[in-house]
Amino acid sequence: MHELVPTLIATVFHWGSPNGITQQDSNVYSLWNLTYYMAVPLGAIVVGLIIWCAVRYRERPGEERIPRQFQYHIPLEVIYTVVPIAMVVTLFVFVYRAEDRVDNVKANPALVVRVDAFQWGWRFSYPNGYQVLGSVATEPNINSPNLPVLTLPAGETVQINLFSDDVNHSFYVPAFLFKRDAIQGINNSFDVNISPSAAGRRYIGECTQFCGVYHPFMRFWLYVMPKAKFGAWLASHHGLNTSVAEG
Ligand SMILES: [Cu+2]
Repeated sequence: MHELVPTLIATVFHWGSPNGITQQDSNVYSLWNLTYYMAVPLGAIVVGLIIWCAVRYRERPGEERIPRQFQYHIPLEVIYTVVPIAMVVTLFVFVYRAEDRVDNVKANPALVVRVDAFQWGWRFSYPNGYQVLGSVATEPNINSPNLPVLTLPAGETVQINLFSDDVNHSFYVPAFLFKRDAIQGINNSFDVNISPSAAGRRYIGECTQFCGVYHPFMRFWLYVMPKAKFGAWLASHHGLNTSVAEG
C-alpha cells in the first residue's frame, strides 16, 4: 500500500517513470519525456481524426450508397511520410546523445565496486577486499528481507564493474532509471553519481534477465550512505559477509 501512492504520483506526473536518484538518469528521463511529448499529440491527432471521420462520414438511414472515392492526394502523402521520418530522426539523435552520456565512464572514479551476478545471487566486492555475498536460500521467498546489500556513497562517482559467473543476468535498480546486462566473459562498466538527497535510504535492485528457476528471487538492496560516513564504514568492514540483512 505504501508503494501505491508514489506509483500513482509517478504515473500522473512523470508518464510512469520512477524518480531517478543519479546524475546520469536525467539523460534517460529527458528522453522518456521527449518520447511522450511527441507521442501524445500524435496519438491525439490520429485518434481524433479516426473518431471525427467515423462520426462525420457515417452512413445515415436511407443513405445506402458508395461514397465518393478519393485517391492520390500528393501533399497529404508527402506530409505523412515526412513527419514520421522527422520524428524518428529526432528520436534517434536524442537517443544517441543520451546513450553517449550514460555510457561515459570516468577515468578516475572515487570508488570502484565489482558486482558479480550468478545463479542465483549477487557478490559485491570493494577495493579493500570486503565482499558481500547473497545467494538464494533453499526456500526462496520473493518478500525475503534477507537480501544482499550493495552499500554505495552519495555525491561522488562510483564505477560498477559488472560480471557474470555463469549465464546472462542483468543489473537493474529502478531508481537509477538504468539497467545493464551481466554477460559471462565481458566486463560491463558504468558510472553512477548518486544524489546526496538519496543518502540514508534504500532502494530495491533486481536481475532482469531470465536466468533460471530462481531468477525472480535474485534481488538486492541498494543502500545509499552519506559520503562523509562511507570511508569509515568501509574501513571497518573486512572479509566475506554472508549475513546479508545489514543496511
Ligand atoms: Cu539473474
